[in-house]
Amino acid sequence: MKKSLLQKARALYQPKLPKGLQGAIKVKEGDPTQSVGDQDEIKKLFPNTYGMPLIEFVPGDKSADSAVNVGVILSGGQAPGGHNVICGIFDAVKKMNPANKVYGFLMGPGGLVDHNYIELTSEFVDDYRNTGGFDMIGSGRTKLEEVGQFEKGIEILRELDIKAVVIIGGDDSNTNACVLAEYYAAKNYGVQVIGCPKTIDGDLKNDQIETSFGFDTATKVYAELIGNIERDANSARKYWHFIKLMGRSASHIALECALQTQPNICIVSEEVEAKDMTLNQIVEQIASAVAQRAEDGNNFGVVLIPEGLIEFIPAIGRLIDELNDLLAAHGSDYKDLDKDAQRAYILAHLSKENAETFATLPEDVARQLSLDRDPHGNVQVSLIETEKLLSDMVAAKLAEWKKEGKYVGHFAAQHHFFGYEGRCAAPSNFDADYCYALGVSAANLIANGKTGYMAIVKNLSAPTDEWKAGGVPITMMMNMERRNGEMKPVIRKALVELDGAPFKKFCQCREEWSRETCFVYPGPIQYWGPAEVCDRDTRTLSLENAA
Ligand code: FBP
Repeated sequence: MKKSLLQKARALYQPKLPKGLQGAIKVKEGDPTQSVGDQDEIKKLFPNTYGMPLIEFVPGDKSADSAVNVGVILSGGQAPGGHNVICGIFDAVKKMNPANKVYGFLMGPGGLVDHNYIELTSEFVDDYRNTGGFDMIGSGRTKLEEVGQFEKGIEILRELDIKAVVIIGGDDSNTNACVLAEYYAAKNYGVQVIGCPKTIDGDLKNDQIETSFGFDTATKVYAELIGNIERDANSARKYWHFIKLMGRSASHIALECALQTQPNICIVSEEVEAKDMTLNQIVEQIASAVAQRAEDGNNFGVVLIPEGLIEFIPAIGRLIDELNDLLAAHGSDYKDLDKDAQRAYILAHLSKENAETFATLPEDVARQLSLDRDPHGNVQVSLIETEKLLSDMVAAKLAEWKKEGKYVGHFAAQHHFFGYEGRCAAPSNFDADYCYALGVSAANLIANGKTGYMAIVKNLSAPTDEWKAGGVPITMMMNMERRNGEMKPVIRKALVELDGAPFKKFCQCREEWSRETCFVYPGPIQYWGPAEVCDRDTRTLSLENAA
């Protein structure tokens, strides 16, 4: 691999560890835990992994010396820092016993099922320290949920004498990690399964997980790009920029970027849902801001749009729910029909209200909602051009208002989608440290015989020394939800809370940001330099932790 100058210099960075993970480690166990909802059902489904205590690692007097081979899997979308989780696991496991081996299953959970793996050597791992991406072993979205897959998995785990598997993934992947842990525990297979909280979306968080890794770096990258666009907009003063931001469901990314860059408008999907807003109301809200700024001679601005918005518009959300059921029950009847026949089939099978909503959507959006799902059953919102949809509708609304004499400006739009640009960036100091600590925690959960746990690190707004590492039973974060037409145990997704500190902060400022030009230009991530620039956490995390 030919390395960039930054990569070479960055390879020398030694991630900082919390005190509890620096030397010999002792386990402090908390009280037994309960799931966040549907306790009876979750307990019944996970008899071997339910109710376990929270774990904290504190300085101890005896170093772990476990003999254990470990398998690691990167699952789902890339998030900056994944390589450092693996480095943390590798260093900790080798420190326990240099004869221990770490294997990487290739291209996601499918690597375990299909027996595709490599052994990670020290030389190989060194090439990936503090780098972005998941290219060390690749990632994939294969859903681990069938007994056949678990049984294929155990064959290779036995062959390689692997006693523990770490699945680095988001809410769905960690749900599957828990199901796998329960299955192997029930069968007494002697294989532990540990999860790690990954996703740039920031929606894998709760009382135990302050943030998922990758959110910090990805939002800093997007905020840099948004700031650059704001400055361009303010220089040329002739375009409105409509920027869609990744984040499949929750609007954490859009909200964080808004707090960092102070755009004119940021739509928050969760608010749209709570206020039962229609697409037309959202369009009017944006068009009004455009018209007001035009009155002041400002025919430019920046609008942030979370990519999950479409699913949160209540009428469209109801349509998607019915489409999910239709897809589960009759998808095979219409999936191979031509476009027109498909549309006709769907319209004929939907309820009247949902058929009406479906009929009003542009063809490509309707098609995306009715057909393509990822392996976890999610609508592939990254493929829907919401930014274009909204700006076209805003242009039409402004043209109407112009005729009525209500708008006197000039409207020209530019469109952007920031998502993939941020997922493989070189991890910020925060993510480099956080991920390495998560890896070391995962290794210590393994050394202490734990299974069905997720590695966690808390107190993240404090200096790294004071971070608290440990583990949370995955069942503690679960409840029952309807997925693909069936009730399933899943980790509850964390959406933006409208009474939470980050959203409240945004509400205090948004009126001023909408009319005035209050842009902030954060600039690129800094890896060396003043700590207040290099080591700062996200606004979301610091506002939440200060609340
Ligand atoms: P994870 O939930 O797996 O971390 O993925 C997050 C994400 O980046 C979403 O923000 C986005 O909607 C999706 O992945 C895109 O998926 P893909 O990489 O398959 O196009």
